[in-house]
Amino acid sequence: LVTAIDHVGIAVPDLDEAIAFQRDTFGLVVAHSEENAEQGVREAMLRAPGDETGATQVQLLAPLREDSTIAKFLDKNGPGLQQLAYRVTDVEAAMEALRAKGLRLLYDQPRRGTADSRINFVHPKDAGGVLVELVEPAPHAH
Ligand code: MC0
Repeated sequence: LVTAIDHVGIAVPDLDEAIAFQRDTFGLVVAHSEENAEQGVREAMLRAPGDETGATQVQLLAPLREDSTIAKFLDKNGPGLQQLAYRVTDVEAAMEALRAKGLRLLYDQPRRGTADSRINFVHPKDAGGVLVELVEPAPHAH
């Protein structure tokens, strides 16, 4: 089902400050950044330098709107780990397999994720208290 740990997502109040912290403290570099209006986020994907492809990335997620899921998470918990994302080759097949095990998926159909990936989420209450994202990368991505 899962081919890799795609990324871990950290909720942050200020994207630029968080990028600078990760760069100056740990040497991580921005591989990609974008706004995703549907998800209500400004986000950046960071990687370790020298690691060109395929490796697990760190995703920084800042809220675009006060009513977004990241704004709600920050209000409730403060900054910190928000999600664990597993890479899959076929997100619909993964959704079906997990539904068959009785897990709740948040969306009926996959939605658009980072860099035109196709994504869905498992409810954290059905995954050991962890918000698990399923990511099918866009065909050109890896
Ligand atoms: C909430 N809970 C979590 C959690 N968020 N547990 C672990 N990790 C999280 N991130 C727990 C709360 O503590 C609470 O437990 C219960 O779930 C209900 O929480 P709530 O505060 O009432 O929040 P809800 O239910 O309104 O929303 C939670 C839900 C939401 C997971 C449904 O955050 C959501 O739809 N997330 C999926 C979309 C998302 O996260 N988008 C931003 C990233 P207690 O025990 O207190 O009842 S965008 C992204 O990731 C894209 C761009 C990408 O990577 O491609």
